[in-house]
Amino acid sequence: MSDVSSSQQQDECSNDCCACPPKLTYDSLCDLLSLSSVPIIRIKDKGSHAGPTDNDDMVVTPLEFYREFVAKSKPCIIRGLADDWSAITKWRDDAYLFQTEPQHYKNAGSRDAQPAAGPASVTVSLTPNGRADCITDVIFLQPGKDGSSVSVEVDAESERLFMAPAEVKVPFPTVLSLIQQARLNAVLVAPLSVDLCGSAARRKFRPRAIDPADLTPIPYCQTQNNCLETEFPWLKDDITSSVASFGEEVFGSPCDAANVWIGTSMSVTSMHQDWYENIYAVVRGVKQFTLIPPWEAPLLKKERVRSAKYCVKAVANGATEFEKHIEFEDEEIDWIGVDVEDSPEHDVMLRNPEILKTNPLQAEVTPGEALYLPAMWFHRVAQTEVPSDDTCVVAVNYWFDMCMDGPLYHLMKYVAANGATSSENNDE
Ligand SMILES: O=C(O)CCC(=O)C(=O)O
Repeated sequence: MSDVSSSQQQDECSNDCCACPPKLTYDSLCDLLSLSSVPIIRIKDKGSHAGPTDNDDMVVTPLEFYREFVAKSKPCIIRGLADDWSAITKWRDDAYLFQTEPQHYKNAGSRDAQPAAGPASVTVSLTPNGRADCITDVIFLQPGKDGSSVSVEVDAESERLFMAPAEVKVPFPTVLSLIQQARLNAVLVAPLSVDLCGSAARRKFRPRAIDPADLTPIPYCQTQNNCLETEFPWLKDDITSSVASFGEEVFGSPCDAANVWIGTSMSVTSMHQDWYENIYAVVRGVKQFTLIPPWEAPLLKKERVRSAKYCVKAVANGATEFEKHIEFEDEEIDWIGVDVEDSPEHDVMLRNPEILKTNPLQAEVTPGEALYLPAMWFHRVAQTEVPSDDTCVVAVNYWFDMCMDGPLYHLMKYVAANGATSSENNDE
């Protein structure tokens, strides 16, 4: 009875009147939760042997960490967990890190193992624009009557595609050469132009003859298949188990995967979410994370696009060039197509104005620090070399299984299943 009368009262009541609580809109919910002020707190593990903490550091046990950050799905930067890794000094030496000197060649899983057969091979992702796994404007050029390409301005047709990188396996020292070549030659091209010359079929087009300098592959070691174990085992000599052990205590089971990231400021990882708890330790350079909480997912509209990948071929002197085609995958994918860092006037931004209502957090993570990135938080990751050391940025991250029976997980699964398409698609 009382339920009925209170709901009747609400129906009759405008929010300007009397003592009724204001109607809860999504915006007012965000205000209530003060999302913009969720802090990124620097903490120090009580068990760590790292140096003195700053005054504003909290010192926590794994249990306190769980209560304060994991249970509340709150990111933070952890100090002191990884700053005793010898990697932080050793991996700043390119000859040592990239095994460019024969005494560093080890395939047997340890730098001390003998004999050395040669440097191990590792997987490198290559893109022409530093944007792997990212929605990209691809311009197709129609073939002219004489078979030549028609210029972009005249008869271009374009499509937004989810572009996956080309992947090659190369001896590890080659990664250093690829970085050096890219640094000399790379010109970031956007949109990327590819033409249909020589083929009427979309799936078999050829690219416009682009100046190869425009297409110097930008390398990024970013294979997320537990590559610390499977491809870079010798690197474990220089890192302790501190981060992995801390995570194991906090999350209750060993990490699912430990991944090595070796990239440059030419590469940016586009906004996405992972269904893992993540502790991301920076070893060299600086990583800039832009973080958006999972409960703001409705503001991050995804586009459904076709998926394709870049292809490369080996050329003289161990160099690599992009092939004259891209390869379509037989699938469509839902992905966030707008970059929070773009200007509000950018046309993709104008089509997705809701993103401007999000409350992104910025986290700058420096060597020896580790970001706790709670499961399902959206993240975009940029990186910068430090001025005195401009080769690359290196990090190791650990993924732990997330809790799959909490309310946030179920809510986010629902949102992912029902709110994943763009407003354009929803209108259809
Ligand atoms: O470092 C990066 O570029 C991306 C990292 C990332 O997406 C992750 O750890 O889940």
